[in-house]
Parts: sequence; C-alpha cells; structure tokens
Amino acid sequence: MLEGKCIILLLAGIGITMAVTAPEFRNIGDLNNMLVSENTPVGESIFQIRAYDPDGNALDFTISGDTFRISPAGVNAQGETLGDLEVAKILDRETNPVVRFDVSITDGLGGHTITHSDILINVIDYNDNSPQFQGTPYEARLSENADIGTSIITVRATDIDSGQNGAVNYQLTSHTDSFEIGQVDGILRLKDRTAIESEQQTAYAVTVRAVDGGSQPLATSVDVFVQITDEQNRAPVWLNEPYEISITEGTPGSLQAS
Ligand SMILES: [Ca+2]
Ligand SMILES: [Ca+2]
Ligand SMILES: [Ca+2]
Ligand SMILES: [Ca+2]
Repeated sequence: MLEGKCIILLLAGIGITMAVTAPEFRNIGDLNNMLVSENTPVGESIFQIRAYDPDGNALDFTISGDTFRISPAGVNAQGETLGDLEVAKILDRETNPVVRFDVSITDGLGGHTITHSDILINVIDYNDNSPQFQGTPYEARLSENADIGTSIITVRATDIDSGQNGAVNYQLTSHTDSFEIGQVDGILRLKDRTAIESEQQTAYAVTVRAVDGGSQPLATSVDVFVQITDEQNRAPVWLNEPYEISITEGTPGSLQAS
C-alpha cells in the first residue's frame, strides 16, 4: 500500500528527516516479448535491467524460474542499479518456445519489494534438429518388368524445427542411373530399366538423403532396400545340355544320367 509513495517521517524534537521510498524499475517493460535465439550460449547477457531507489538503498534483484538469472552489474552515473539478465540453462524452442518469469527488486532496509510479473521471452528457432525418417526400415519389391516411372515406395522424414529449418527435401545419393526420387513427395521411382533388365543384380540398397532448408542445412540418410522380382520372362535354361541317358542291361528300373 505504501509502495511507490514517499513517506516523510518527521521525528519530533530531533529534526531528522528519513525518507523511505520504494524502488522502481526503469526499463523492465522493454524486456517483455523480447526475442532470444535458442542457440544463445549459457551465461550470455541478453538484457540489462535498470532500477532506481530514491533513498539510495542498495538494490537486490531476484528472478523466478531457472531459465534466466540476474547478475549484479554495479551502479551507473544516474545512480541506477544494474542487473544483467543472463541465460542460465540451454534454451530449447522445440520444448519451451515461450519463457515466463517474474523479476523483483528489494531495497533491503527500506523494506520494499517490487515485482514485475509475467515477463514473456520468445525463444526463436535455430536449426538444431536434423530430419528423421519415419516408418523405417524401407523395403520394397519391384517387378523386373516394371515400367519406367513406376512408384516403388514413399519415404517420409520429419524435422521438428520451424519454417525452412524444418522443411525437408529428398535426394538420391546412390543408384541415380536406375532410380529417382521426388524432391518433395519422397516417392522413389524407376528411372531406367537397363540395370534391372540385365539381371546382374536382384537387390539394391538405394540411399536417400533428407535435407532441411536451414541456412546451414542438416541431413540424414537412409537405405531403401529394393528387391527385383523375377517374372520368368525367359525360357528356363538347362545347364550342361545335352543330357544322355543310358540304361544298363539287367538293372530294371534304374536310370543313370551322364
Ligand atoms: Ca528505498
Ligand atoms: Ca532446440
Ligand atoms: Ca530448433
Ligand atoms: Ca532442421
């Protein structure tokens, strides 16, 4: 009730004037809705709080929560007490995009505590997460008779960062002669039949890379296993032709191939 008001106590007979005035914040309003990157290092000062006590009492700062702390930073030429608001623990936009806290000043013997409540700091995104493939492992079958452009499998990666930091594109980093992938839709398709027609190779590990859109992009790779299925498009070929069968006299029912 007495906060912010000046009470003059006239001590009768002695003539001493003692002023007991509450301290005040000078710039705390500028702190609200401030933007701080989530990669701001622990210990870095993001703002200097100024507070003033007309009585010249020494002021102490306190802060709620454990995300930020206030380090005393002396007194300036205007007699304002300074406190550096510092990052006290690693920020993470993905789990805590807005930090809310209270800051108080006390003037010690003056007996006042002034609190500025519900200060909000917005934690802004930094590209600190790479895309993560969902639904792995990726295994697919492809007929050896499949047409060019046949859709083989769809891969999907998600990235929990925001905006471009969380936008995912796909690229192939192996077997690019035979396969291609949709940069946005993640659909793996047959691009060229030459290799699968040769029947030299019946299984492929096609490496897909998911890369985000950050200015310093992060990427993750995964292998997609593609099995080429035989459609018996060739007549069976017997090995070691021709075959001759000889029948030995006197051994009924017994055949001998040579
Ligand atoms: Ca005071
Ligand atoms: Ca983070
Ligand atoms: Ca982030
Ligand atoms: Ca990212």
